[in-house]
Amino acid sequence: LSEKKVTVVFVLGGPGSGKGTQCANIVQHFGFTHLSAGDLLRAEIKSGSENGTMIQNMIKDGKIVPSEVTVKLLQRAMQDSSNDKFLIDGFPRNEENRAAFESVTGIDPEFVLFFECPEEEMERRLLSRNQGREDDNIDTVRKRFKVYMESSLPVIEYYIAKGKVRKIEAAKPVKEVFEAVKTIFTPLKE
Ligand code: UP5
Ligand code: MG
Repeated sequence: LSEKKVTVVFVLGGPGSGKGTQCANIVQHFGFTHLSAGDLLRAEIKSGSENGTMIQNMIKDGKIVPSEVTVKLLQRAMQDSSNDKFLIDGFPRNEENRAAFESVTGIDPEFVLFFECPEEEMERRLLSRNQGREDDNIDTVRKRFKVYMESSLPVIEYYIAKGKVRKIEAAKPVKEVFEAVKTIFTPLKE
């Protein structure tokens, strides 16, 4: 990875704020590769890896999986890709994640795309998603919100202080949110 110069955008925001939905649109229009940390962890569970049970239990409890596991999955996905532009969705979720990614990969994100959304709206979306995610039940959703407030928001504050956060109002229809996203990515094309 060190010989390859890569562009990384971290896509952050609360559970159900629309990170995955908007990343799919960004991939279509701007040629990024989408790496959802949550999707990589869920694939790891399915693959029957030795960490699978631990990961599954942590996700069910809304807890943050140890950085070494997640960073390894992200790093492998970037190495295996022929692309050099990545959206890293749902990571880093705490200070430990942030520091581990930086020290292991040496990558500093280009910017952080931050989806801001009221909790009531996120809760509504998660509880009506119906895609069989084991963490989309009211008990786990509450735990996810608590972990987000306590551990993930400080990471966003860290990047705000560095002038790297591009904030999007995410409680609007998908198309309107994407219009705002576009204005941020369009200058990168030049
Ligand atoms: N929807 C989307 N946009 C909408 C809009 N504008 N208007 C109306 N509806 C909209 O969207 C959620 C739902 O809302 C969908 O039904 C969508 O159609 C609708 P989605 O785009 O999926 O939102 P997203 O922000 O991606 O929500 P997600 O649930 O994936 O967010 P989380 O951050 O909670 O989930 P993630 O998969 O990243 O992580 C899950 C768990 O994995 C974590 O809780 C944690 O336990 C673990 N994890 C780690 O430990 N470490 C990591 O680094 C990452 C994850
Ligand atoms: Mg998602």
